[in-house]
Amino acid sequence: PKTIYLKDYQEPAFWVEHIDLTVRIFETHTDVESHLTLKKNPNIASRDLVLNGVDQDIIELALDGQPLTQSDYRRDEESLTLTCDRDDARFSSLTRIRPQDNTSLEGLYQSGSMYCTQCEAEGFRKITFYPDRPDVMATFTTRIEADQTRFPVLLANGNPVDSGELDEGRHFATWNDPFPKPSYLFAMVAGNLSRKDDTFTTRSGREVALRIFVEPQNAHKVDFALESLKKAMRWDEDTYGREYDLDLFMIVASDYFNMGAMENKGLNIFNSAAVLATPDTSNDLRFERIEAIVAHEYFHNWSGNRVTCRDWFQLSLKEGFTVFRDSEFTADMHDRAVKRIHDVVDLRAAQFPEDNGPMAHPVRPDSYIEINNFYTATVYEKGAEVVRMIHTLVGPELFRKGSDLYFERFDGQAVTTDDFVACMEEVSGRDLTQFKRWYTQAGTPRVTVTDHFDSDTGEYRLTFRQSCPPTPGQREKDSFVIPIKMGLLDADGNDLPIRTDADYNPDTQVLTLTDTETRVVFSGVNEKPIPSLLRDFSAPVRLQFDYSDEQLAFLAKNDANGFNRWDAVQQLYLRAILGMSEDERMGKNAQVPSALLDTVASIAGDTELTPAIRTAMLSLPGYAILKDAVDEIYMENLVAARKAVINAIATRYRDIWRSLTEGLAGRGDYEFTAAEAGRRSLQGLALWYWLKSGDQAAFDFAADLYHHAGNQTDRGNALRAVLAGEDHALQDELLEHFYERWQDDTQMVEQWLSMQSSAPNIGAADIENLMEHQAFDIKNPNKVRSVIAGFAMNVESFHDETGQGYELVADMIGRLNGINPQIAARLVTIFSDWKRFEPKRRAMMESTLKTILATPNLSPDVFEMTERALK
Ligand code: B3K
Ligand code: ZN
Repeated sequence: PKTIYLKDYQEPAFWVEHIDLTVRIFETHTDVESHLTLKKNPNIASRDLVLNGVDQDIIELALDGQPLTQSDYRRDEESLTLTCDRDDARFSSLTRIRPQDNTSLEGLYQSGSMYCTQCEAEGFRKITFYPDRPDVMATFTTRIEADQTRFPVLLANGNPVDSGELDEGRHFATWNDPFPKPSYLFAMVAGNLSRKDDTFTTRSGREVALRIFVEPQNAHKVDFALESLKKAMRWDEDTYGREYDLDLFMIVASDYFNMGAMENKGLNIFNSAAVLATPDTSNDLRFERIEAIVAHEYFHNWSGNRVTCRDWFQLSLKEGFTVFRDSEFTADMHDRAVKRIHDVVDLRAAQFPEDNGPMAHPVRPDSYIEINNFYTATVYEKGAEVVRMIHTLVGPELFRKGSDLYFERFDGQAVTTDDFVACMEEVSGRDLTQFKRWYTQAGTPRVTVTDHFDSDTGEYRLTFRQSCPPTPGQREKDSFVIPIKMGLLDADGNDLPIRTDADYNPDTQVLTLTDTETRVVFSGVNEKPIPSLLRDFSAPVRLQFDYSDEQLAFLAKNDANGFNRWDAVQQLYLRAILGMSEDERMGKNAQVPSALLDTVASIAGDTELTPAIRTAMLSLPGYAILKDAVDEIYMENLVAARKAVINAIATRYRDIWRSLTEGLAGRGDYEFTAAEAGRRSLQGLALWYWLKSGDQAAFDFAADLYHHAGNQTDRGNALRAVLAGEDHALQDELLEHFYERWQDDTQMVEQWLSMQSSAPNIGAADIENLMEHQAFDIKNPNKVRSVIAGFAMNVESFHDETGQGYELVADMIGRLNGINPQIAARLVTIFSDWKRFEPKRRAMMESTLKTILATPNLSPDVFEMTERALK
């Protein structure tokens, strides 16, 4: 496979101004006719017209009406190249594809009863010959022809311009998209779909028609997404001054989909799981996720579509920015501190480990083999953190000015992350040259902080030292610009006024580090304060300050910053678990620290905290975070230590858990609000602890809640708690009941599968059984994710000492390699921390990776990931 480098970027020799596309769907094949209006790029001397195309049978090619024969062009695996002597030319092609056999779910493919597309990143080349690269932006006219009975609905980007009947029970529809766009934003759908309509009036008074299309059985599941869409449209007007541009905005739900959703111009296509919701079949987390994804894809209309990426190395230009936008949207809609906590948990659980191993890469990578492998936590989530830091450094007003400038200056263009940063520099007058290292250097910086207090002079001194561990291809790192939002707490827990001559902004309480070592002296301090550092997680770094347990408990109680209160408790848990794990390994008697237990009790009983914050504060760090925090991973000891902490918390406070569970029972109908979702989450967690304490009454309560729940959040909480306990008869009874009741609902079946694959005590053999179940379908990514990814995240089971978990997943990767390489390659990442395990598992995981690498006909996707993992 070929490696692509950023440094080799070159503009194409020809632009495409317009494409006229006709897609004729037949039973056994689909014919695609395309006409490209080409224009020579005067910046490039070459006359090579490079057209990407794969998995198509060529029927006819022509240049300016002259048929082309094989001697007229050069062909390689992914493209054909011909010489074009005219500056204005017309290239035509007629090719044949077979969407019904396309299991990669990229290009045009069949999903259940419908046909749909997924073109990002390089799927358009599976539909027709085209310069399939994001800097080529053209207007599209798309005509679809298909059988009228089987495919009554025919959709493409833009506006409907024509439709009508054809012979033999066929019909057609023609769509025109007036906004120039790259091919990755092309979409079309053909199906028998039911539709729900709404409208949105933009603030300039234009009426936009909104339509959601789903398969008929899902017609009752679209209201929430439609409401979310309208909220997102309003928010983008209010927050960024961005209005929607077409007269029509459509969403289509597809059961077979490789990721969450896709922002195709005017025609978003969604994974059914990321759009369909009812209270009875979706839990609160799912509601929040759907609202965020609907918003994310909608926001792309500006950050991604109107202004797009010059090349795929710039992916974070649209993804990092858009994740930042959707995250702020959720914060505004619900609870800001809770949203920040959830984002940081995800970052620490997924991005930090990525940055801490063989898969580490910069937010703007320098090279790739398969671009689909770079839709990563680093590009998305760390990319969003980088945008957030710019927001923090320049402040909200200037950030808005910068984004206005960016959208105005680059509208209709394909640009780079440098262009984005340049706008922020221009409006703020701030030099962000050093800051841009966040885009080019991989790895999570460490910031170590020490303090010193001089009571004679009233001076308090903090010394910050930053460093960044080596990552693949980058040994040495230059220092980063790190915004540290902070405060100093006095003995009563109040923030002291801050006086310092360091680079400290009193309005935002942000101290900016630029050097490897920064000393900051605070004056007029009468007593030694406790520093509260990195409030709101103002930079994606690992900050280390030597707090005592008591100080952490103090911060957990008193910090004015909600995020840091939560983080103080997390540090207590982390320390306790890691300390106990180490003691265990050394054969010492491991004890749960009392500062931790006291803190838990005080949080559980603190009714001044919202239930949602209490849930977050009472939730232990998961294994992804624990594994990432140690030099060498000893699974048995980590598992034992985490369980011991849970057991101590569960049994010691059994009465608290019981009264919380009972006291938080719901009244009235389900409402998806921050307050109600918070209440349900705390009840779910309390029930889980109560059940862990072994109290029979808890099992009875859970069974009762399961059977009488009026919504899927409560029902799922009850079932998950039961699955975490030891009553196997009850587990079987409820699981059987669930399937019987909900087997016809795809979203519920997916949850049924993933609750089992992520349940404690599930083994590789149980997973094999689940894969034999009629509900499983290896060609459906949601099912694969529910069963296999669920199991792989189920650390206790996956890392079972026999190595059976590894074998099972490797086997699955081998099978998926030929079916859906993108999904197969994702699964490889599960093994990427193999080097950090103790010798026994390290050896087993390494040999598993080598087995994968030896798979015959290995796809470039899986090859690249496996090879990187082994490095
Ligand atoms: N842009 C798409 C992701 C495409 C992934 C291609 N492998 C969804 C999103 O980030 O909004
Ligand atoms: Zn996105």
